[in-house]
Amino acid sequence: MAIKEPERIWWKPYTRDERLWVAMALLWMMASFVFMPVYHFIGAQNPPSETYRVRDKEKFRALVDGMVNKYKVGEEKGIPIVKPEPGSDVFVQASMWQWYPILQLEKAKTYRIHLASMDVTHGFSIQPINMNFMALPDYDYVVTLTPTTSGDYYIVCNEFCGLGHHLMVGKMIIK
Ligand SMILES: [Cu+2]
Repeated sequence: MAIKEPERIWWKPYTRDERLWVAMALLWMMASFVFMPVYHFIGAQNPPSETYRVRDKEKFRALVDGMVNKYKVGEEKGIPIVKPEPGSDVFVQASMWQWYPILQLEKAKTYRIHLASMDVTHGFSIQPINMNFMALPDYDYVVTLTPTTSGDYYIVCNEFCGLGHHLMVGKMIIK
C-alpha cells in the first residue's frame, strides 16, 4: 500500500445540530458564570462573617466557664453538657484536643455561637451534616445558628492540630 497524501480539506463543515450544541453549551456556560456572583448574595450557603479579636484568652475562658457554671445540665466523659438560653450568646472553646463544653440546643431557636481556640487553628465541622467553620487563636468567630433538625451531632476537628487531632471529637445535642 502506497502512502498517499491526505485530502487537502479533510474536515467537514459544521452541521446544524453541531452548531446548536455548541451554542447551547456556550449559553449554559455564560449563564453559570453570571449566576456565580448572584448566588453569593441570594444563596444560603455563605458562612457568617462576624468576628472579633480575642486579646485575652483568659477572658474568653472566663466567658466559657461562666456559661458552664450557669447552664450545666449534665456531663459526658468529664465534659459538661450545657443548655444555654435560646437566643443567647454561647461560647465554645477549642483546644488541643477537645471541644468544650457540649452544647444542648433547642430546635428552631437561634443561638450566637462564639468559637475561639486557645492554642492552634482547629476546624469546627458539624457531622453528619458537614457544615464547616473555623476556630482560630486570637479570634472570636460568631456563628449564628438555628438548628432545624433534632439529634446528636458530632463536632469533628478538621484542621490537623497535633498528635491527638483524631481524638478531637465534640458533641452538640439538638432537642
Ligand atoms: Cu484538630
